[in-house]
Amino acid sequence: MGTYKEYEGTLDGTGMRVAIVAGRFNDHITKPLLEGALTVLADAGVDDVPVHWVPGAFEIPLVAQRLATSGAYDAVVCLGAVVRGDTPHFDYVAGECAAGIQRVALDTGRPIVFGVLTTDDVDQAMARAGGAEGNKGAESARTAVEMVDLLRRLPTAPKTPPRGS
Ligand code: INI
Repeated sequence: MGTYKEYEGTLDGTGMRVAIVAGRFNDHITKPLLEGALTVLADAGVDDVPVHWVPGAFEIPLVAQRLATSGAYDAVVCLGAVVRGDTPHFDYVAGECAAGIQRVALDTGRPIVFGVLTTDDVDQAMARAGGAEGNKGAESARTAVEMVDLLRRLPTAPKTPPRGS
């Protein structure tokens, strides 16, 4: 096998600017997700993390878009909990939230992290909010720091030449 160079982000978040958007719906689940995310970010050296509360997961992409396009943040961590049993429109809320978050990431070139639980019931969600299956908020914060660091190591798009040149 030939040689190749590998690229991987680290978990050193010193100097990174990260914002959080969290859904108030099911806040008995999103609050522990937030706690997990804030703990990881503090341990990674990310200071002054603002938290933006929105009514539910459906509203998350709009606020993530505002934060990402402001240029004030290197990454946005999105936290929410969509529970199938709670809503007949689960697929719309969860699907549009996921699609919107990915769209903001691709449109802005910044990590917009999908820390939104989509589960069949509350027990499954609790297990992933600091229970037996870990904490998706903490995992999402690690993903944000790692991805910001990885993107910094990658080539940037060439600047578009001025018109007429
Ligand atoms: N929002 C959630 O974040 N989780 C849910 O489980 C949920 N349910 O069950 O309906 C939910 N609905 C609200 C939705 O996100 C919007 O806030 C609402 O539709 C207004 O746009």
